[in-house]
Amino acid sequence: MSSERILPTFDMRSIHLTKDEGLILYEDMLLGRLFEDKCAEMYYRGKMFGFVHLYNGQEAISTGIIKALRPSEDYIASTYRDHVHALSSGISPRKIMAELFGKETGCSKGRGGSMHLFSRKHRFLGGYAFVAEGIPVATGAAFQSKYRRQVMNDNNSDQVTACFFGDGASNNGQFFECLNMAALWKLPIIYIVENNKWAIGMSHDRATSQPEIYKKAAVFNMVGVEVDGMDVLAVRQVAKEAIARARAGEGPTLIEALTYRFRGHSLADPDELRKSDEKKFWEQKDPIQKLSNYLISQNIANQAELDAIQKKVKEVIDDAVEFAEQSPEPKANELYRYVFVED
Ligand SMILES: Cc1ncc(C[n+]2csc(CCOP(=O)(O)OP(=O)(O)O)c2C)c(N)n1
Ligand SMILES: [Mg+2]
Repeated sequence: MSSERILPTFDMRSIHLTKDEGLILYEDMLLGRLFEDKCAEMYYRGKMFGFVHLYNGQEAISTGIIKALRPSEDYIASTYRDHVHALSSGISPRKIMAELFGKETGCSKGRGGSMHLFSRKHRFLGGYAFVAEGIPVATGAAFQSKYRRQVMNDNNSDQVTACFFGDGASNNGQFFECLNMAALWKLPIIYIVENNKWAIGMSHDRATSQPEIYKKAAVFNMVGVEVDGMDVLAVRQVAKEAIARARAGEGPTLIEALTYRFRGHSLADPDELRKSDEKKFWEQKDPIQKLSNYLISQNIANQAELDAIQKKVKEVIDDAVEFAEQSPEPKANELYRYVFVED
């Protein structure tokens, strides 16, 4: 058995969760999981092209952070593993699936594909193919919120930016430069490292002199926290604290969420490098199972209610596939359209 980093314990007694809140979290995570499973099916059927990176196993992070933000007001920056962040942000499954199919009705008009989901309306600043590329963009978004408020005296400009990236990205120079500036200027941003232990086939522990990423916040005078990324309630709790800190003008937070991806790096990855005992260790920590056990054991919801949500989610995904199938391709003579913004 490979030695696994002990996940920080989270005191469930500190949680106050209404039925509505619990079911929203459950539905969002389940939508993420089943959407990704459908993507795998569609990819192998030849409906999608290029690299497709799935998020299975990491759902508690997307849901726990994004559902604690103000929808379509706060900013979100993702990575190439972006489908589920986009779903949690409220972009319709139809538009995401259509984008993955390369169709004109996709959220990036079919020009982006899996790694380049975007929605201005949802303040979803994008998927990014380059590792760590979203970090400076997100830092810029947080800067403009602060600038509008402090220099232009716009008191409504209290938006928070959530910036997601991986353990591998945290060894990139942009991480260090941006954290320095964000702390210096007390920007309203939360940096979320989804530490899934691997960067393609490179083990995080092999590539990183200090594998406990949250500790790097301290050198910038920034708050750094580690959280069990397989527990949506724990993630939601640290997200709420970080968001409140950012909105109050008290500056950024670095959240390291310990997690695992249940599939290979991309759908082209045979996933032969990770040991089966490591995979089993993490599969037992399935975040969706964990939340459903909690909801039932606390009498917040019953199995029939959860089953009804699953049925609804499956219908939504089937409808998204149908929509993507029926949608038109972009016109060849409009290849260069949308390179620059149109009024
Ligand atoms: C700047 C840059 N270098 C290398 C790559 C190739 N690459 C794609 S994904 C990846 C691993 C990144 O791992 P991590 O940040 O941990 O994210 P995860 O895939 O685990 O979500 C690498 C090296 C890239 N896309 N961009
Ligand atoms: Mg990783």
